[in-house]
Amino acid sequence: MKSTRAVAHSNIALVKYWGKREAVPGQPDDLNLPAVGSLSFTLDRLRSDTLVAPDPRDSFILNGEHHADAPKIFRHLDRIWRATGRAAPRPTTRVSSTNFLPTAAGLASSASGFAALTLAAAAAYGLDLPNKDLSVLARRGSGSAARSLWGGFVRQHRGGDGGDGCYAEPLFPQDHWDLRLLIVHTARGPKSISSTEGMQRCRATSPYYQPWLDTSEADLAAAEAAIAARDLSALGAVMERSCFKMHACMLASAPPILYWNGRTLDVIRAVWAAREAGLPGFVTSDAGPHVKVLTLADHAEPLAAQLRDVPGVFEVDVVAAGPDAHVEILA
Ligand code: 2P0
Repeated sequence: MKSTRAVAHSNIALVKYWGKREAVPGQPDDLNLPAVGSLSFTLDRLRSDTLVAPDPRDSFILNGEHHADAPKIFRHLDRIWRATGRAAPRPTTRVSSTNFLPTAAGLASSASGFAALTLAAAAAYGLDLPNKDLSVLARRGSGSAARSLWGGFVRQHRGGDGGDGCYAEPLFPQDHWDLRLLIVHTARGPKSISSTEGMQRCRATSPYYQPWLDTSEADLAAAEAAIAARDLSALGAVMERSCFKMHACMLASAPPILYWNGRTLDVIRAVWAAREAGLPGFVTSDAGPHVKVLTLADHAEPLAAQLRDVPGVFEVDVVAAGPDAHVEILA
């Protein structure tokens, strides 16, 4: 086994992934098949930097701190080792990862984290696969991680019911369109309900879950066409629709899932007011209270300044499109 290092950037879904398919009988129960496809924007600066190296025992260090109990990490290493087809037991491995994400923002690190871990571990164990196949492995660690293998705009395909065709691929590169994503922080601390639990509850109880599934492919097609045409109004419309449908699905669950706080709504209204006044921005939000706003590069700073003035907003990060993930062999 080799020592390796991988860097993968975080991403935000413009058309959302929400919901998992039931495991297919006779197949591994950890395929983590998304119920819908998704389409994302990779973020500059926000990233995970992960070292994988042989070590006398398994260990996981995150941001300099040892985590004795990290079953998801070691299960993922097992998965990648199994993919090499070798009969020998997996070599004991040290994983050391640093997240360059806004401090204590409650923003998910699993996308960049599992993408970087997948690339670094595959290279360390000598697993030489095309990125498409690595995206399938990354997805099994975390659904959004498959999209973090590439920069720019990336699509995760739903694929067939058995899992065939369920991979991610790059759509448009980092320099396709000079957009900015504003990350508007409306709270501190971790989210209340994990995405996995929220998705399960939606599938089991929300009357809007089936309509959510039924309308997703049309949103994906519309978003892809809007990005190809660099049409912000068209992309913004479908992006907001996908976000509000996902949250409506959550709100109608039993018990309801509400990730937003009062400031979330204040920021959404401020973005819409700015748009009415001629400063275009479009909102999305994930499994947390923060608001992300997509806008053109020229409008990013004036819009960020307005949103910093919304009472209760902690900070606004202005982030450009990010690059492809990469991996290097260290020794
Ligand atoms: C997304 N989210 O498309 C959606 C929108 C949250 C809301 O992907 O269970 O951590 O590991 O497959 O990737 C967050 O869920 O879920 C997510 P798992 P993940 O970005």
